[in-house]
Amino acid sequence: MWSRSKHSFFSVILGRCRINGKWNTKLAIPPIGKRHKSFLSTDMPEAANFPNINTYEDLYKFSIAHSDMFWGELAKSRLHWDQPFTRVSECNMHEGKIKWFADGKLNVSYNCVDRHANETPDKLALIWEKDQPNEVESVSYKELLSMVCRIANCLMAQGIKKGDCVTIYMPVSPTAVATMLACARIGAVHNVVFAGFSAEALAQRIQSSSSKMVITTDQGVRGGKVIELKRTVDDAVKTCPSVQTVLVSKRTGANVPMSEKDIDFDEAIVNENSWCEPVSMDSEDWLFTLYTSGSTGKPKGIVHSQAGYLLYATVTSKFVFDIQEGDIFGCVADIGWITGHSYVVYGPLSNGTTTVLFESTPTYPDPGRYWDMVQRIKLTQFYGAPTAIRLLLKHGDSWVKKYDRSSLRVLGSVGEPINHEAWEWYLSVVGENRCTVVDTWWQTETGGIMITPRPSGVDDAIEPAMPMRPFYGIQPALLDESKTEIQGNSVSGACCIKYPWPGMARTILGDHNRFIETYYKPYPGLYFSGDGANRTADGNYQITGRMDDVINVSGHRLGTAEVEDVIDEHHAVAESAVVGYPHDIKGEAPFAFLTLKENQNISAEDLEKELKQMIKEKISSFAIPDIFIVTDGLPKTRSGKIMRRILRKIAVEDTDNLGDVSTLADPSVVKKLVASRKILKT
Ligand code: 7RM
Repeated sequence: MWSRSKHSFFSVILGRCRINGKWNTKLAIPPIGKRHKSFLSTDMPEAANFPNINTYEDLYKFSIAHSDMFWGELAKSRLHWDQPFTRVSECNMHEGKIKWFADGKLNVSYNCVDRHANETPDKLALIWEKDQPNEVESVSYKELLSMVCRIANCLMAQGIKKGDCVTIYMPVSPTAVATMLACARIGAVHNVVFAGFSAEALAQRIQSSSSKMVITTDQGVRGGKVIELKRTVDDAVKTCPSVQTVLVSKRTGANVPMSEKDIDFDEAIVNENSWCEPVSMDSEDWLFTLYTSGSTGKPKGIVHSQAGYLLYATVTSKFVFDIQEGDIFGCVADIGWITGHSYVVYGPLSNGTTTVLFESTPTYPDPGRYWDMVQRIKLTQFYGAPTAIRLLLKHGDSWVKKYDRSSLRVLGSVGEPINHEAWEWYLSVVGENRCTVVDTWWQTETGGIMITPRPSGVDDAIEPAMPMRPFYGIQPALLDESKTEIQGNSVSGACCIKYPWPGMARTILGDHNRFIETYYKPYPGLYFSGDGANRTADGNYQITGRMDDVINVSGHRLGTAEVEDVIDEHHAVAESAVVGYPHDIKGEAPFAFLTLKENQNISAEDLEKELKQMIKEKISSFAIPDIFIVTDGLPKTRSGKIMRRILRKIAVEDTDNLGDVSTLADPSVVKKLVASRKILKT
């Protein structure tokens, strides 16, 4: 039987329980970290410039009602401007025309590096946790400045000018971070491609961004395995006529063949001058493009601006994670994702924080890796993905408890809905019921965190497994099928944002029409995220997943994530993914794929019986999947998102038509799933 006792155990610890399948949150006792105390006067002195602000609630309301004054004040005090702005926001969401601080000028690399190198030259900017544990390298702000300048001079020497696009295909490393900042210093637009994508995927992103230059390393190392990055670049650039130069830095020192276009990056930068004047950029000049998948096969090059993006990354980092002087901020995302851009690089550095660059994987050399790093480096914040948390949960508590985590104050989660079991484990096992756990909802397109339990009032409880509250200046709206805003609580709909915010994307590279069609046409005048959300009885937001993950079973609207959440609570289950598939009678029926924890001896029959019972009890019998498939692995993107699009096709046996599976972390899981589906049929 699934463990009821475990459930009541948590209920005691957290003082909450489930009634009629819904979490009763009224009783929740807030897990408050050591800090997150009253911040208004100390952490946000700007609040003194706004009238009648005494509480978090006052400040949030002010930020909505007087958005320009709020952001204008923060932009002045939190960023260094070469030329002050006089105008704050000028946006037309119907046309996807977005401008913030348009007549101001600044330089992003100056803000992230120089101002701290001047004030605290020896403070560590970067701590590089290399793939092999104990191989740590640190870079001070002063050293980072000289690296950035040398690289900037090298790029200019190679003909890169303001507005040119540079593709970066490198492992997480100080050189990669300094290269991003060097682009920002001279006004080049960077396009970081995750150094795990195939040659074809890389070529597509180089071509679509018309990059003049590609920067890579000889090889990469991840989880003890060598990755042939230079070879992949060689394959990719064959079909990329726009590329004039390939800069190759050493990671392993392997002997890789060099052709005419290739230049030894390390050698080139040693010979460059260690000072490069930062270029004053217009606020609305482009800082970077980053490709993200859409509903079609063609990835979208999301474009972010200079000032608005930087301000939003700066302010969200500071207040969501309660960054304080002396903190060591650990976001384990790769720089190839937006989380790496905003919370490994730009946000922490703009705040003058020490940021950790994590090159490895959660289980290398063993499942204690993260916590070993926390103990050694004394991280104060840890920001990771639910997929990794679930994976580690599966390996058991001892890997966590072996290490001292007392330095940690805030634990963040991002990328997917976090299920209750994983959230509880994160709080109680990793965070020893002492840390603040923040489930943060946002997107590549939003530039930074949008919905998050913190910042908020001192005594405000954090509800399990939901991002809860909009950040300052963010006003979510839920829309129904007739495109009308749904008022009140205990409702669900399409998750939109009502007003512009500084970090929002400016366009899709080369396709402004698609930008408008995707984000601004579906609900005119609003930004549409593509996700569905619930607003609970208490007015808190809970993301249900992509809108296409909402299914309709016999007229009941059901988020597949709701079913997954129940399945994941079964003691034998490691992970699950539920999709809808067409059903003659019900319209749609849920179809469940799941993986088991190690060493489970439960028969498939018993497991199914128990799961059905749980779903019936916790949601309703209409939510019981018609089919359960137990498998070794689920198809996931390299950033850990389960690709339900593929599972949907497997469910309906449309397997000749699976689309591009090359972006999967492990494409071989697909074959196994297709086979399991076939067996089921016969
Ligand atoms: C930061 C990032 C965006 C999509 C988004 C959601 C999902 C992200 C959460 C989440 C539920 C969360 N950017 N998502 N965070 N769903 N709770 N806390 O992930 O562009 O790569 O993905 O990810 O569906 O639309 S992203």
